[in-house]
Amino acid sequence: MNRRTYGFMMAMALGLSALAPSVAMAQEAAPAAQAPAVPAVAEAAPVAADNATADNAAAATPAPAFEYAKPVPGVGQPQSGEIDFQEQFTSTGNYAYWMHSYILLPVITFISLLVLALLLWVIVRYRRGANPVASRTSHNTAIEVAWTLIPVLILIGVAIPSIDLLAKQFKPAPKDALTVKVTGYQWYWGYEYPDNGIGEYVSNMLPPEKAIERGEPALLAADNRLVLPVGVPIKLIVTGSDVIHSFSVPAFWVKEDAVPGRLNEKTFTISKPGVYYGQCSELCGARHGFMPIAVEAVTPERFAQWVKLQGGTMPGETSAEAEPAAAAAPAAASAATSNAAAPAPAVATTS
Ligand SMILES: [Cu+2]
Repeated sequence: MNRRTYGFMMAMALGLSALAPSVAMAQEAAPAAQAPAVPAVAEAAPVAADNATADNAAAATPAPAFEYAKPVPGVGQPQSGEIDFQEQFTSTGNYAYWMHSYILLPVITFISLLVLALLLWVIVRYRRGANPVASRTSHNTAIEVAWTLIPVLILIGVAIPSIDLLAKQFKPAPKDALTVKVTGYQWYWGYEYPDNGIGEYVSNMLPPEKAIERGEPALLAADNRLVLPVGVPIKLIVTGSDVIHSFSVPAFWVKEDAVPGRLNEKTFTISKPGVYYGQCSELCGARHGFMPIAVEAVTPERFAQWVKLQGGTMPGETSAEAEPAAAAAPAAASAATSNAAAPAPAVATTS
């Protein structure tokens, strides 16, 4: 091997070896930045949870002093051997589930069986042995009208409830809806309550042993749950901070992409208190499968209690720090933005 060939081979080898780690690093770049956060929170989680029932309300972290409910087996979570959808706990979920069970599934089954039967009939009845002289018929008005009209009628029958469902799913949230901002991160969720002046808190997966210990499904339990009131329209604002995630809770018929730089909106009303689990549903990196969603649906009274424990206010209430002159709604708004725009009051008084 002459020197030039050797040099070329070395350059290739170096190039390849340089390329391999750079690909690996591209995958790991983001995690490296976030890596300390995950173990740190995982360590902190048991503490927060253990304190949940204790008299540790003074803790600065927004998690403790609120006892989470125990999940009911088979509700709001997948079951082994299950092939159907989960039981639904929102009106759009019930509607969609009804449409699936009583319109789409019967239509699909009927058409599949009909086509299968027709194929079998043609294969048997019109095989060469049984039918040596093929018919030369090329038009039959009655059949042509029928096979055009029947599919059109079926499609109209599917389209009417389908468009109705779509309209219901995309109906803008009413004025009294509770706004919650959900942010997907690699690899955890952030929840923020701008209406209540509660800044973003982070929700990480519980270690599987810890989840099982607490009677929760492994890989679905989270240290801090997303607490939502039942019977109140919820306006979910969903976004991503690094890559595309997807916020999905099957029992609510909710699946909304969390796209960086975009705010997606989803409105729903939960019908029953309980614990409902979901997962990130967009391949978002190495720990995509380990960023569960745990929703704690509570009565409005308990929700107000939780808000108070987080140091927030309910709409209509004035927070302790807010100026007495400030109206309720602006108070909530200023509380929500006070973190971002701390010098705002100073500017307001000087102008
Ligand atoms: Cu994700």
